Amino acid sequence: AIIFAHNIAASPILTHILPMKTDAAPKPTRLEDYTPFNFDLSESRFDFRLDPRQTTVRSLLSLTRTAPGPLVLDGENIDLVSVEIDGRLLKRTAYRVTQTQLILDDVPDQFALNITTRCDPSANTTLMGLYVSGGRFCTQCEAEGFRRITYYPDRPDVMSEFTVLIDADKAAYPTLLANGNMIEAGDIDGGRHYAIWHDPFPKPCYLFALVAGEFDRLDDSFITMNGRTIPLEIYVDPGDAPKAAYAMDSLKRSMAWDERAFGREYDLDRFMIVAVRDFNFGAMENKGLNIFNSSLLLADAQTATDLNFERIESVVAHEYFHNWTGNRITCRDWFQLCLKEGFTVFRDQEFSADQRGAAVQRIKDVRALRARQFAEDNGPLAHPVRPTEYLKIDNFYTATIYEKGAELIRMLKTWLGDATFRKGCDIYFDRLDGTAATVEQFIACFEAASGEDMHPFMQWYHQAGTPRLTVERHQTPTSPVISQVVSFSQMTPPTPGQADKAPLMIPIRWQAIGDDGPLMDPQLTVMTTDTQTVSYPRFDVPHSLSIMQGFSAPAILRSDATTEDLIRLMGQDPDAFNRWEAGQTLARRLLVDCARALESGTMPEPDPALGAFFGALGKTLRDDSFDDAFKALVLTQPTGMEVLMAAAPIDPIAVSEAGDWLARAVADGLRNDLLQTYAAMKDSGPFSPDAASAGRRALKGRCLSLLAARFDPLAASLAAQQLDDATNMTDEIGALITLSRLGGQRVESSMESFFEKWKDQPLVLDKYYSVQAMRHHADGIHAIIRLAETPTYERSNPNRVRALVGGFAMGNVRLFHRLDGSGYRFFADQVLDMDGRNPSVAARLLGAFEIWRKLDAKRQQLIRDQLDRIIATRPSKNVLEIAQRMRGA
Ligand code: 0A1
Ligand code: ZN
Repeated sequence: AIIFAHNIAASPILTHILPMKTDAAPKPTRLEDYTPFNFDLSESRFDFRLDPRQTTVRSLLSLTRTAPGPLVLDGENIDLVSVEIDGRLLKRTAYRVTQTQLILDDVPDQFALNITTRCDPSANTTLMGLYVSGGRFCTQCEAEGFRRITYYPDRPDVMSEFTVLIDADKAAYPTLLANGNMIEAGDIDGGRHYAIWHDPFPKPCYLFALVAGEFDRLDDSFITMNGRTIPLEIYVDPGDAPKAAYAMDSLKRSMAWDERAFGREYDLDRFMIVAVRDFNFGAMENKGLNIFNSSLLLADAQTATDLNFERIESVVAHEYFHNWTGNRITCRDWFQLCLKEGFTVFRDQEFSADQRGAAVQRIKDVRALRARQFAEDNGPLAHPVRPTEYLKIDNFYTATIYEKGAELIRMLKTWLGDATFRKGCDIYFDRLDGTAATVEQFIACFEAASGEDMHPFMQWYHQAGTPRLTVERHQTPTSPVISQVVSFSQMTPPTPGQADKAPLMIPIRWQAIGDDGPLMDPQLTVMTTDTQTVSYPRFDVPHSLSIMQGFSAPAILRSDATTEDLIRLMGQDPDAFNRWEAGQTLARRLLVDCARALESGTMPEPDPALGAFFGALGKTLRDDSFDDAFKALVLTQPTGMEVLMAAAPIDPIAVSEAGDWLARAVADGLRNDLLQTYAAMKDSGPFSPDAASAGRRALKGRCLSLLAARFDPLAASLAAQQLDDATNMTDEIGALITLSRLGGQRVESSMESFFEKWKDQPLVLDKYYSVQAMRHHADGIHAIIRLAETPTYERSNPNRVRALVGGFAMGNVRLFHRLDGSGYRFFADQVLDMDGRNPSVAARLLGAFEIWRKLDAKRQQLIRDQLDRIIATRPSKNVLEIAQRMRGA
């Protein structure tokens, strides 16, 4: 066993920290400045003496020099107690301490370094490093949280074998967890106990985790492809264990899938997940000890919606898949973040597609990509999938790095084909296992697998912005021998700091479709230049082109398809994604026209396309060959964000009203179908979270909400009935939202009863706050301010704040965008309030302003004023970076 020193002397804390120039503009970190660390750190041992107010951490690092220079360790917000080299206490003059570093100028080439530090987890509101959530200790180290625990080379390319001793009060913290395998545990004097954990896989410190507290545990196990039995443990708040059942089931399915789809087996002897309520993001892939925001782990029929179940399944998979794409192979530096994130998102999307249906999954993923990533890529925060500089890396956990990063992997697969793609992955896992890698090394594996020159593909990693792909069909003379011609041209608009764009390699999957179905096999055209022309055989029947099937590239398509083409594709396209997309394209055109008309104060002319559009929607709704989830998506409009982007600059309220107008028109056109479908979906039997059952509920919910959009006389009673009868949260909250849209007497009392019923369930209370945040309160912003003052509103809990403030900014168009500026002001106040506690969450919230350039001039001015006000308060580096980039300063 490893023996740790337990005699940490109560020596005075050294506070002689060098002053920091506070007025200097913060210096960005640049990719081009990358240099390897100048020491090898084969083993790291840590001894944690846990105390909520004063935790002592003693580290023992074995260092071997690999290049000249001082030893520089990172550290923030910690008190240094002592430094020893090979057991000898160093004099205070032997090292320098700044706000962010511990520097030892003169050290041997090989030595053991002991550092003792102290920190105050109970005062840590940033939720980075070691903190206390609900009386339990937990950690969050990605990206740069470990430096808030102890002085250490806090960079992903320093990989070390960790041994961790935790010593804590036994009664208050009966469970003590860290990465890897537990090798020893026992009692110590004074009512304390300890556990020693060892992780045999060298890892960077961002994958370190420690958890201590009182938990309930859900147990299960998984037998790997090589017959190893892995105990699986999920740790939750006392009483919550039954709510972890779906996560456990998702975990086992993920483990089996990764073996099947990628040949990846789990490596440690046990796998643990812990749920915590105060968490900055969604979840974290710490080696062998994933930590989850409880909102992405806990679910049962009564308290969680189908969307919650769906997200739990995909996030559990995501974090588990990181064990290979992220942990076994990690990133050389944080610029390579997409190497683990893009690839892992791609893997979780493929898993979900396999579990829930490929077409429906693809549609949902693309909807999310368009709403979030396209907004980012076409706004002031646009950045490449592999950025070249940052102020705070936490600001780069973005839709671009995650979701666009995943699209790049998908394009690789489309381009190379399934077998070659898999071969490239195998080469990657084999060649780079145990290393901290770069995007170039990743791509080289696919070069090795395919023999292709992958150089042109790299442009996708360097260049920000969404390419526009224009498609034109050319008239050709009527001769049976001459083929028809279609031309593609691409253009990427400038983004901040990148004025000139080069052509990208764009895989375009396409097919000609007639009235009885496809007229040819799907084609794959890989575009590498600005324009490209291809020909196809002449068909002497009316036909349309289905372009970018399966959404084969993250591009904005500008097609010359007519309404007739789109209606044909809605009925005949064998590619389910494009069948859905045809309806979306039509709806987008109608919405943009309507929004513009409303903005200029006119009512939209009745569009001649509407009749055919309703006809096609109705046909889909009545067709039993489609699953319910697909039908629900066909009945879902493009997001307001998509319309805003297509119509910008525009009054956002006109966009929202256009949405109401189209929903009303569709509901008028399809009233009987909607009522019948609603009735048919109503009795879905006992709750099951599976995809088919969720699809029924989704379709039922769509029908109800469309009926409510036309203020159908039946809508209110159906919703009220549904609320009373609901046996699951999907139906319950769906009915509540519908009632809140309809307005009237019943709303306040329904809200009140919902609150009373659920006020002891934090995750449901979050839902309550977000529904309230999105309502059209008669007294405007005052209602939102009152909500923020209710006793159950917890301003230091990120989930609660995201529910109210995020829900308000992203989901309450009418109040947020009020022309008196009250919505923007309230929002900026909340961001600043959060910034005082938790800069990383504050900066992410502030992202809601990224659309400001797409708005009308008056609102642009109002938001500009708020951004300037935020900058003038000298906020955190996180908020400053986002506000300045947004402002375009
Ligand atoms: N690697 C995690 C994302 C993550 C990043 C930072 C966090 O804390 C500030 C938490 C999670 C993932 O992709 O799931
Ligand atoms: Zn991830």
